[in-house]
Amino acid sequence: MANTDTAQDAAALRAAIVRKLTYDMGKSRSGARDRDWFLATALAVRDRVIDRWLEATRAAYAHGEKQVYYLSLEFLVGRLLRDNVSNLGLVETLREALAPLGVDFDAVRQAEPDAALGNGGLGRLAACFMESLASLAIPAFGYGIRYEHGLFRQILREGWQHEYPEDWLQFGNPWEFARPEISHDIGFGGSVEAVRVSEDEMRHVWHPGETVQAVAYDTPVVGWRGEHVNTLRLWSARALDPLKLEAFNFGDHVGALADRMRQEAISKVLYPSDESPAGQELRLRQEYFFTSAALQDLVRRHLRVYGDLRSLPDKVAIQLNDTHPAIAVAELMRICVDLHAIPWDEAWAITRGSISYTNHTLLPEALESWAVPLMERLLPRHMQIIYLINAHHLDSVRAAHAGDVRLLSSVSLIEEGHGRRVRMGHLAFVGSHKVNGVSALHSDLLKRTVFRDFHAITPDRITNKTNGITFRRWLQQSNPGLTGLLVEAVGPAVLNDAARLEGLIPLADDAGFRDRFAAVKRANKEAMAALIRQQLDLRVDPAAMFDVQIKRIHEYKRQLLNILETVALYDAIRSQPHLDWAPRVKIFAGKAAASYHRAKLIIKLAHDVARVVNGDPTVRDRLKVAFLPNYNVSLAEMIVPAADLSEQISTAGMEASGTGNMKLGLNGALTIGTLDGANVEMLEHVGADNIFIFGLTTEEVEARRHDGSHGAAAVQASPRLGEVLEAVESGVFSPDDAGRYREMMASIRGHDYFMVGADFDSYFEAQRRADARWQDSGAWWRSAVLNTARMGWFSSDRTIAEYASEIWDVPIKR
Ligand code: 26W
Repeated sequence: MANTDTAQDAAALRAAIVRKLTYDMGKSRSGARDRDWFLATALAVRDRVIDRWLEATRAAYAHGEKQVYYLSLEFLVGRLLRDNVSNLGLVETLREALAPLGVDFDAVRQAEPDAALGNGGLGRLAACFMESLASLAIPAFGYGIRYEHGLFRQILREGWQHEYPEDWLQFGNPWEFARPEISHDIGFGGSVEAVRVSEDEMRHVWHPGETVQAVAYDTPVVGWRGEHVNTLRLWSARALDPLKLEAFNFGDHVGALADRMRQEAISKVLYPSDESPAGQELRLRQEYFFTSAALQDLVRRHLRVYGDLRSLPDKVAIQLNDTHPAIAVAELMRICVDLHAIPWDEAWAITRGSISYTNHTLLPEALESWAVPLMERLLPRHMQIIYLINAHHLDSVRAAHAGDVRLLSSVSLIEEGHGRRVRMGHLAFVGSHKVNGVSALHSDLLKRTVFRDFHAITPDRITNKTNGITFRRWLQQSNPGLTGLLVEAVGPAVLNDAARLEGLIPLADDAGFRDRFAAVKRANKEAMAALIRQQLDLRVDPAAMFDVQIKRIHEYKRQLLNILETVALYDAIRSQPHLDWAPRVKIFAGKAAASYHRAKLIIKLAHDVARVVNGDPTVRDRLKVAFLPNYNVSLAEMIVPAADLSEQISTAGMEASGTGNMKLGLNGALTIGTLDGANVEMLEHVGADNIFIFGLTTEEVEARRHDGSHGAAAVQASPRLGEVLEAVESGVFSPDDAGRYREMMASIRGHDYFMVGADFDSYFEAQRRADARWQDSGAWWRSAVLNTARMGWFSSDRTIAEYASEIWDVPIKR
């Protein structure tokens, strides 16, 4: 029974919801659908945030606190209702408020569209960071773009991916506040005028050829227990008032309107390119658009409070999420030098003192660079400033390393050669006081590969900040069953402090506790099985091991390795059906970039294999394959609590960190993985007995790649792999098009860049270790409990605390 306080509050909340429905939405209770109840509920919940939001914002200035600004082209937020309600401690109250109205909280919750303003790990990390910043009560703004259309919807037809536009704002967004009065002018193109202001001083005036307005939309970000609330400020592009433009007066009405459309296109759609730069002009416009808006906004705020830009590094920390906002370095210099007449060297100290940069990838194709002619046309003054920064930078390198021509061209901001280009990673590096990677291995590799020469010149610049995830969303909200058990086992303080999870360690040896842990997992798997049945019309046995690989589809993430192992297992079960096989359901989900043909072919292969395996009565419940469509944050929240085995099998050296690995481990899945990204640190935390590590190390991959015939050698060495490749390339799984996979299989026999062949046997063997553990259920659940118990360190609260003390120099009060 609920206590009277809750009952009273539930009644008040119910009345507020009905008021919103009636007077803000003009709907009657009888006609209201789930979506209407969602909007009304969100508006009522939002009201409970505002006072604390305004207070937190006011307090930050009143106390002269340092502000963190997190600049990111992506915020993969997902749904917010449960997040906000849970952080406000209102879950039970809201259930009680809705029940007498005949409305189910879960149905309402699922009526919320999933805000997919990001591609994958980088965008989701930004969203977790925003939540942890608020929970740690660090005053912070997130700055990004309010895309009208987020990441495409994935529709699978006969296993082929089709992309459809996503329309999350269709029915309005109750969380945001439009701020039409908060806007900044963003210039593009035009010319630069040099004006002599004195004997030895020039001022540069940029006359943009066109100007677009960035308009603010604010979303409150509620921290744990609702104690602190920050702001996610997303910018929308608005064409300038036509009365201020000449074109309309010259009679070119249609042309002028077309121009306006082009300008407003800046915030229309998220680029769906994961790991390979789009390279188009619109993308560069997006990057400059939101970066300039963010800097103008924070500079204006700073000047209003402190009156002088020289104190910026003391009061502001600007974090660049990858190089997408790297133009910030030139923009802040322009603001200081051109607009505030600050001498160059002082401006440089302000810029470098304020900015820091996080690198998220080593993949050469993902390192951003922009053609100099494009930069000159779109951002002529920034191009001049970049040349100047480069000149100063190269002078100082030359001073310390005279005559080293190779070094100079290697650290230059400009790449010479087939068309000159600006290297955005280099620009971000020189303009930052700290540069960080996102796992220990990745940060090490940064020092040894992409930033090797930079690291030699500035050995204190690169640091590591291993990624983390917010436990509020990825444990407390998505897995209430497990959360309840944890609170019972180690006490409610675990909700505030992830380190308390360690209290579980002794319980791993308690058979009674393990049973309860397994029962929670079982219930989550039953819900998952129901979803699989509903989505795919496929029945799976919740008693089988749920083996999960959920992430963007990319060759380096090696879904192909997993599928080929599935084929090998299928073959093994068929040839020895009398053996006692550990039953498995292989669950896949993920999107391929629209133009990434190989990734789409991998999705198709998963479907072709699924059709054959799922339709074969000899394997029965011992093997099933399910590919769930349209992977997004909400689907992840369903799958993660139901996973037994977590596939983290990237080619060593290629996954910067991974964060799905942490979410799955936290929820009690055992990892099968390579020594890549944060898997290395997960191994250290959970212990070698509780994780299945396999495959080549980064160094071994490196060495093999030099050997041109390693693909053929791997196939030679593994009869099992040979059989799998023959089956796939001969059309066993694609009778309608026998040659469909010939080329993809040939690449494994050939140079096999991603080492699928080289790691195959080792992976197969690790999978059999997992089978053996599964069949010893006491041992399995012991490991599962220990995974949850030892994952506390991977909380994004820990990550943010490290950024705060080692990069931003901001105190933590909570
Ligand atoms: C310009 C095209 C583009 C777009 C996105 C290039 C690169 C990206 C990102 C860097 C891709 C990304 O999401 N990287 C992932 O970042 C996560 C958070 O740090 C890591 O956990 C993943 O390992 C990394 O792949």
